[in-house]
Amino acid sequence: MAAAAAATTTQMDNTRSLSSISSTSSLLFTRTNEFYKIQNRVKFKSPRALSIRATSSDSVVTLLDYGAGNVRSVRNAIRHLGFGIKDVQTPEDILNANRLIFPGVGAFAAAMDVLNKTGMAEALCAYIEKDRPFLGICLGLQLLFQSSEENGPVNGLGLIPGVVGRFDSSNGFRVPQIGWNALQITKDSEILDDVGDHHVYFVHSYRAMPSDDNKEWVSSTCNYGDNFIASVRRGNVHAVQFHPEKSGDVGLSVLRRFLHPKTNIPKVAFVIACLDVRANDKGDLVVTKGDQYDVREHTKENEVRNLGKPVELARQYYKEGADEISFLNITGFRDFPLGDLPMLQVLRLTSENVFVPLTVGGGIRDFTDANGRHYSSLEVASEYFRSGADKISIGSDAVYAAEDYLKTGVKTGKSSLEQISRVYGNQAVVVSIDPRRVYITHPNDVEFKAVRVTDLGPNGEEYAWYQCTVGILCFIVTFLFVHTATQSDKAVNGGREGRPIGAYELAKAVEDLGAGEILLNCIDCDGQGKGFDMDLIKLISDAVSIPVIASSGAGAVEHFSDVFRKTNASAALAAGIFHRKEVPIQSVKEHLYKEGIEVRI
Ligand code: 1PR
Repeated sequence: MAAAAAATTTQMDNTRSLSSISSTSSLLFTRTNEFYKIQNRVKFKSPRALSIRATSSDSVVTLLDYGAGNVRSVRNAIRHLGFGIKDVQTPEDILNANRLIFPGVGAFAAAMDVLNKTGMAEALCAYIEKDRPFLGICLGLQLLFQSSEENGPVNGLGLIPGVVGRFDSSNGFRVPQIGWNALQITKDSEILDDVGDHHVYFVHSYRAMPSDDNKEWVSSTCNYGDNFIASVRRGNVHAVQFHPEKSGDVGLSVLRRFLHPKTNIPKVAFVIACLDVRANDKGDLVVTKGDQYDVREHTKENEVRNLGKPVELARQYYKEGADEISFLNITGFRDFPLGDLPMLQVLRLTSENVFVPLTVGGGIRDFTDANGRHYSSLEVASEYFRSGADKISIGSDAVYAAEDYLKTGVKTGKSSLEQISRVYGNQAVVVSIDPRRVYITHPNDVEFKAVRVTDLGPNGEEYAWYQCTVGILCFIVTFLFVHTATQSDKAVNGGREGRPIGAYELAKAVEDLGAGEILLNCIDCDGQGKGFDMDLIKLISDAVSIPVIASSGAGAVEHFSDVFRKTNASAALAAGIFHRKEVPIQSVKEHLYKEGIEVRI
């Protein structure tokens, strides 16, 4: 038995979480000689066909309690630290967790039996392999290994090399180990920062042993007759053999560190200057800037706002210290970038004397021109790369690819995102997300991930989801095109169409499909100068493990330090304040430096 803490289990505890599961799946366990038998099979969807859907709220930790023991103390400790608990009821709940705790209790074989039969084993592996925040406790550590000798050999989840074996009692140590013991920390484990020489509480008969094969995982060991693995850590995945919920203040601090990880202030914060580029009504390529994506002046002529020349401004921002320049060809989706030779020329000229990364986006999709010549998105991207881009950014086409992927669960390999990242590498592919905030009264009002908003909606709504948008296409022959395009962007909503997918679902899907970075805009905040949408940026930067660029709304230097301190954004992008010379790039960097956030000088 791995967790003697389970000995205190009452039958009520055993069935508590099951009652919630059984309400939908008629799952019943009985306890017989340390084994839990499944009497009725659970009918979960195959995890392979799972779609990524919303869970409820943010300060909630997901708990995998498969009903085989007493996890009440873990629940109490989580609540004590100010977190709500969402119980896993389906494998999808695991995949959608923001932060998952697995306090394994009971016997190894019985636990694996449940995990395999419910499809949760596969979901757990997928979750952990994606480096999502995970904390396994006791058996929740052992199950990560290849196998266990407990009533076995029995296969485990197979994520960590090694066999879990029984303590050797021949050397006089009583088995199980029930009591307090000290850890030897072997590597930076983040959640063990406070533990030092303090003692923590163990209850177990079986343990995993450190070896060359698993040394990259082992974060601490402990001695009980022999040196066994007391904790493992890789990236966001943690597991401990001891019981933090029974280890006094030291244990609570371990849990606290897992629940409230240090905000990941990037090693060196990036400041990006963004140039939204398009042809004005005379056909000249200009840098423009919208208010909530409306780039036209509110004058009688209603002309496209012109804030300067793209190459000149890019050079100026480079000299002022921009760490990266982004060009967004904002009408590229409905126009065709390879027909937009001035944009390629802008890239060529800019790259001649701008020596920081250049990203270019707009219009990356398959296209057939008026003569019937077909261009693949890969050809479009290749042309951008040949002209001097280091990264390309895909907006609308990534939305369609993500929608298809979430519908079918199949990666076809044919989307622009997949094709370009396969050829040029993930690091060269940014996905630009252009969401709009949609207020709702309750998170369950929509099937998309919703957040509790910091500022209430116009009717006092406490929640919002972020609806993705795409550029509106015009299937019009070329000679009508300029006129039609002009009409369409004069239309409401900045000429953009809402799609049935949220920013959270999109971000997770495009990460799966091979995006290397996310450029996270927010239509509501664009050009408003009131600060980034922290609710949105936190939501997305916590959900994915690829870098997230915070964009839209910067109006003061403090907005940059805020976004780096309060979210996991890796970079911050601004446009209007730089174009209008309200806040120079240098001031942003000086401010970040003063705030203790490292920047490139
Ligand atoms: O859909 O692949 O062709 O890509 C089109 C690209 O053009 C997308 O990246 C999309 O974000 C961008 N885009 C489309 N329409 C507009 C528009 O403004 N009408 N610009 C547009 C988006 C948003 C930000 C802006 C920040 C910072 N621009 O990039 O720079 O909001 O602004 P701020 O600091 O002034 O608040 P596809």
